[in-house]
Amino acid sequence: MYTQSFSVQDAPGLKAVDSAAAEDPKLMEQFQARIDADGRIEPQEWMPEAYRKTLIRQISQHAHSEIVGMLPEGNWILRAPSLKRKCILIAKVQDEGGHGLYLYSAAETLGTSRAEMLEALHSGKAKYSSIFNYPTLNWADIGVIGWLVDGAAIMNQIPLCRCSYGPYARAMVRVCKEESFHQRQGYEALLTMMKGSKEQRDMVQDAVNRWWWKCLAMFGPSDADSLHSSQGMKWGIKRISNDDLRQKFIDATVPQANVLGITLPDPKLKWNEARGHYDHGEIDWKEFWETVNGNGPCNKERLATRVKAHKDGQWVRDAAMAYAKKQEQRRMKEAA
Ligand code: FAQ
Repeated sequence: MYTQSFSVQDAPGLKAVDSAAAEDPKLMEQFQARIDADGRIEPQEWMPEAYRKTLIRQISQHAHSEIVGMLPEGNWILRAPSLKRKCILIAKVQDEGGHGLYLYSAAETLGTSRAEMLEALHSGKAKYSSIFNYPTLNWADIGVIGWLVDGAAIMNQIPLCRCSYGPYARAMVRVCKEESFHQRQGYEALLTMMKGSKEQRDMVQDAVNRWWWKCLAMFGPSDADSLHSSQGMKWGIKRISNDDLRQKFIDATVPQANVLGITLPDPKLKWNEARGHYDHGEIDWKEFWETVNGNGPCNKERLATRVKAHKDGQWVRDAAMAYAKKQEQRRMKEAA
């Protein structure tokens, strides 16, 4: 699996991290003091090797999630119910591709290459969000992905705008702005369906029933079982814990579900006056880990589609490289 121990080589041309310096307690102390004072770390600056690897792990997983996340929605572009919905969906899927590109670029500043990251994804070594391994059975699923999946993604990503690593934090500001449009278009599509026929309302309820628990699992394992949380918080990568973000998401979503007129599929969901939060039931963690480890309903299909798309796009990359080379040769000739 793609973990802290994943060996990341420095790309040629990038300043290698001095492993002796990486262990220098004085540098470590200065680094931590900078983070504690809410400072940003930039690519050219010294950072502990483990911080760099943690960021590569998280940012590349995030980038993979964006581009794999294009697939379930992409499947519905040809089946969107109107021209308006088709245009919105095309723009959304394109935005997700753009998010992947910002994130791969942010990860590249840490000394890995896009080719290495994609190889890790395509060979099944790298993780991406569990949520994209479930099928989209009908049009209401697309609305629910916007409302709940993008909604959960925003909840998780807003604190990342304050991440200690500058390029990741800056990429997140733009991503969050776009995700907020995605969330609203999904909610609006569902509101429209809820004003329609009984069949349409049933479709929305059915889609919510199937996606609710999977969305709650997007925030990762419970704090007690989260491997990377405490170090991630110390380094200012994570600002809010998995469970606290999940709770914030539930608290924000229940009133939206009420406005929509659907029921969330959790009999234990109940406002707790003393806590000032909704109490809720337990996620099926066994099912979550099965999916994370490659055995969810659509893992194999998603990966195969992604690998095929990459292979089919080889001629585009070749053409772009040939064009760049030609331009470079022309510039050299003119400069000579
Ligand atoms: N799925 O110790 P923790 C989106 C893994 S973007 C799969 O808690 P950490 C936009 C975790 O990687 C959605 N794996 O880990 C969109 C680790 O494995 P490792 C993606 C998961 O990093 C919308 C292990 O479990 N967002 O949806 C999941 O501190 C619509 C232990 O977990 C991001 O990636 C999971 N749900 O916290 C696109 C946001 N949860 O590496 C298209 C950035 C945990 O040891 C359409 N990432 N794991 O092998 C994060 O905030 C964090 O990485 C967490 C996990 C919160 C996901």
